[in-house]
Amino acid sequence: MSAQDRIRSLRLSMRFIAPLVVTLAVLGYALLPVVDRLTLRWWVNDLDTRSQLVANTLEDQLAQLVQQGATAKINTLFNRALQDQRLYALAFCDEKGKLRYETATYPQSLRCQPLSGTGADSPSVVHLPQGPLHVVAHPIYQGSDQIGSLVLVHDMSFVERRSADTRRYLIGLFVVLGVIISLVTVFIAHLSWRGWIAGARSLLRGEGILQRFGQRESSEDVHPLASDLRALLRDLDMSRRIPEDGATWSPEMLRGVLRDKLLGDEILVVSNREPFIHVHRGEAIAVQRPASGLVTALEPVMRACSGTWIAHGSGDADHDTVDAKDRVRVPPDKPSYTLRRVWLTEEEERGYYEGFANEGLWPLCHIAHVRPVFRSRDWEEYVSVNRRFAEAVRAEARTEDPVVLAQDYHLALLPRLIRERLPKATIITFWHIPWPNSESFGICPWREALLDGLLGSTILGFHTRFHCQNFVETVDRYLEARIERESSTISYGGRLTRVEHYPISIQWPPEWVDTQLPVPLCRAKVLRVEKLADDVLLGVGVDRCDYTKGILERLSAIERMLELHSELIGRFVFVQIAAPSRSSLEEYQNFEGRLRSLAARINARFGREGWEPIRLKVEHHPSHIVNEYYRAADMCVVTSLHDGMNLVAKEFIASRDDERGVLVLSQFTGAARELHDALLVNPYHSEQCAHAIYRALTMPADEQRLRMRSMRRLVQEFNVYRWAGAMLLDAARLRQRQRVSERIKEHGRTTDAVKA
Ligand code: GDG
Repeated sequence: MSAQDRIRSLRLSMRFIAPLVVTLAVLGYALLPVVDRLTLRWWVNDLDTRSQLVANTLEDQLAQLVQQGATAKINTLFNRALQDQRLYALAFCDEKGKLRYETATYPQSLRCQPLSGTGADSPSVVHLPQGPLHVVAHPIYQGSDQIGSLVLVHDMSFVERRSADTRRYLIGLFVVLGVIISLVTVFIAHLSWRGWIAGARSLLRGEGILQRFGQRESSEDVHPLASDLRALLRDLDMSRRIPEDGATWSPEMLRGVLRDKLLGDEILVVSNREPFIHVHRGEAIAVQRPASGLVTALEPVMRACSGTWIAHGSGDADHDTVDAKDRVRVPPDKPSYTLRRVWLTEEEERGYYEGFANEGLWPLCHIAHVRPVFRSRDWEEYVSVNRRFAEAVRAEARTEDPVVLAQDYHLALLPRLIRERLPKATIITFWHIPWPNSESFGICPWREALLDGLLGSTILGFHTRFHCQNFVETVDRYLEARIERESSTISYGGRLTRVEHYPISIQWPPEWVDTQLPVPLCRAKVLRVEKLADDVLLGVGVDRCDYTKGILERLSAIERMLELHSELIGRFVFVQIAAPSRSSLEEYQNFEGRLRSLAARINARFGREGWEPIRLKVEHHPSHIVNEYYRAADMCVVTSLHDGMNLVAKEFIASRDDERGVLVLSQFTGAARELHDALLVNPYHSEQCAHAIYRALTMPADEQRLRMRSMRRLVQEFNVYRWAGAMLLDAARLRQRQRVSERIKEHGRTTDAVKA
């Protein structure tokens, strides 16, 4: 046992012993006076009886001698009686209460009123300078007449001695008892602790607990925690997939995984949104990076992995930039992978994208109080476009078993459709938005078909464990499937799908690290563009213009904050970048209208000459400009009503290499589960958000630095390469397992053929 183990064991023992010792001490302290009083009462009773006996013995003779006035004989009688060592003194008082005869030891202060005014504990005990005395007066009769009283005085100092002895024994008993109970408790605690640790260790080694333990008791102790522990282990397993030297995941590392673990297998990514949109700008063609979290995350991964990205060609110059097979090499400045475009008719786009995906599934999964709308004709388009994408995958695949990364809610049917075309493909589907509870999901008229489609995947990923659980519950409710909750797998139609959480992230080092201006220059630039004073307190929000992002709630919180802190009127400005999104949908048009009028109302209420608190910019900004706003701001506010992850939060952190700036973050984002050093808020609670915004604006620099430093470490370590690496490593393991089982089957078939 090492010194550290010994200290740990001592600390564990002390945890049991200390309360026990305190309890026994308190008990002892409370009990001692009670025991003292009890023993005193016993002795007094005993002395009462003894006095009675002595009085009975002397009574007759004393009565006669008193009658005769025989003083000498009475003294002799008294002195003889005093030979009993406990009897201290005797006296006779006549019927008038006058002291007539007494032994030399009789305390004069007692006189003939021995039982009054002496401060006795018991009626027969008096405390005199000689010590405690037991005094009893016994009536003496001559015939039927009382002629006086015999006063018997007993020495009680022995009671005190006995009482002190009893106290000593009692304390000794408590100490011995304490030691014995402590030893037994510590012994049992150590036994249980060891059993518990062994149980947890066996879980860590992945053994079944019942197998590991001979004793049922220990296994039962750990059992209630087994599934929690297993879930935790899966999390740890995810974190273990970090490079051995502790370095941060990087594009090189991801390439290493592809080369060594996936043996260079081809990678196909499929999503609705394309990473680069070509648009006409007069005569020229410009390239736009869409405002999309999916693109932000996947694009750097694709740069690292090469391969092919299949997506809807949505730009008006997209047709003009592809080759005969609808392919274009991207990124335009440094091509490293192929973008294969899929063309959709306006009708298809309306039904599949705007209708089913964005009016149906998006509000269904976000539960942001906008009713989902489901139309049959949208569903038909959704099915047919998913088929189109599956055909494109079939056409692009160079092998029979590619690794396909299917993305998001636009393509829920794609995994099954690919499985039908390429049975050996490894299909990793990632669902970028939340998965609601089974009841909410049940609203969708095509719920079974969607679940069936997704269960064509080999691996199905969500941002959080909570979303995984919701998905598994939904399958449990609506499909006939076998669910292995411990290993998080679903067996459906003879195939397994692993449901796992992979929290998405952004690239690290951040995209603009080499080209961006230093923070003070970014700030100076943004303040110049916005025409703001140097000492302005600047807040920023960056979102697609979407009702799930809580932008209305954010502005209301700012209004409340200005009501509560009027000293900030004229000093604080909030810039809201709201990139137009799904603008053809009525819900989004209404939302934009509401947003504009709320901003205008707040500005009208608090605005002054040359100053307005809200700068609402409903326009698409180039990514490097967004980065400059992040770097210029004193704080960034993310108040999504519900969000799968939210990458804006992570981008803001990544941009702040000066370790300044505060993040106010909605608790309903996936990011809130990782970024504990943000100021977490409930966006529905206006006052709470207002307080958090004020706190962010007044937070001391040291606190900002501590929080930002810790969040930066987290985003650096859990970057997007790690996200992709974790999924690809899981895929590699499953592929390996599949290959081995196929080889075994093959071997079985050959052996059978030889035997036949
Ligand atoms: C979905 C899930 C999940 C915004 N305005 C502009 C612009 N942006 C960029 C941001 C960021 C991205 O858009 C938004 O990402 P989010 O993660 O916040 O949100 P969604 O687009 O809804 O993404 C989400 C994500 O998928 C990934 O899985 O986190 O929960 O809803 O990168 O910087 N970019 C440019 N101009 C803008 O005006 N260039």
